[in-house]
Amino acid sequence: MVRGVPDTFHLAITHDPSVELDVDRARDQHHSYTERLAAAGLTLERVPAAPDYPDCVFVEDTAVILGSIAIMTRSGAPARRGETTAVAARLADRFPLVEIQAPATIDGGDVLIMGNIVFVGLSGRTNQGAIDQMSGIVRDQGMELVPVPVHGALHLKSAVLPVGNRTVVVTPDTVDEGRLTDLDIVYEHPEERMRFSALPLAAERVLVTASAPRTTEMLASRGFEPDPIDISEFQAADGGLTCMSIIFDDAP
Ligand code: CIR
Repeated sequence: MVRGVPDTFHLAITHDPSVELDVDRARDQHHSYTERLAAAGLTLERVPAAPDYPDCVFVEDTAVILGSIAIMTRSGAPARRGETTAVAARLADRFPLVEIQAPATIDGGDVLIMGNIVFVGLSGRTNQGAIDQMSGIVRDQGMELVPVPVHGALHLKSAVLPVGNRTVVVTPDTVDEGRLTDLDIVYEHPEERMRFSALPLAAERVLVTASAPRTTEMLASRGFEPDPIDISEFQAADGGLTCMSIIFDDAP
């Protein structure tokens, strides 16, 4: 599931207020992104952009598919909360929906699912109340939740990127690696700090940001098949490769 780039994308939330975002370039980059997903064999479900929500292209933050259900988030960015409505309407055809309740807040970018373990970032967007609610939901799905405090990054998946079934690329000094149970860690190259992002597509194939060639080389030397793509406009808006889609098996 992907969502379009609205005309208002230049008003998206950025940690650096001096950043200027180019809507046309973002649309071109988004087109390339969706083409790569389609080329990987995914069927695209497109939710139209909503001009009232400049950040709506970052659809991952609105919902988490977990086992047999969809969890609708309550964003830690109040201006983004209404983004869930259109996404929930589409997911409701396929999954029972569970809503995170106030005052808890959580963004999908803080949820990293690796096998049976659900790592949830405790970040500026996701609070302890959400971890508490998620714990019960995760347990009901027969899975285990591990909270991971995040420092100096927007979301857990800004700093801990899945590149394979059990391998992650980690930005140094953002999380306590001791929490990343049973995962193989590759560190982001120090000269590319917060520039690497990834989206695993199939087996060893992984979409990676073109802005981190040295980290990409490290992955290639470990047997991964990285496929670089330029998403500079989305990175300027503090987004990465996971943020712009929700990937799931269609329910029968
Ligand atoms: C925000 O600040 O909410 C957006 N500009 C970026 C969201 C990125 N989402 C993600 O990493 N999952």
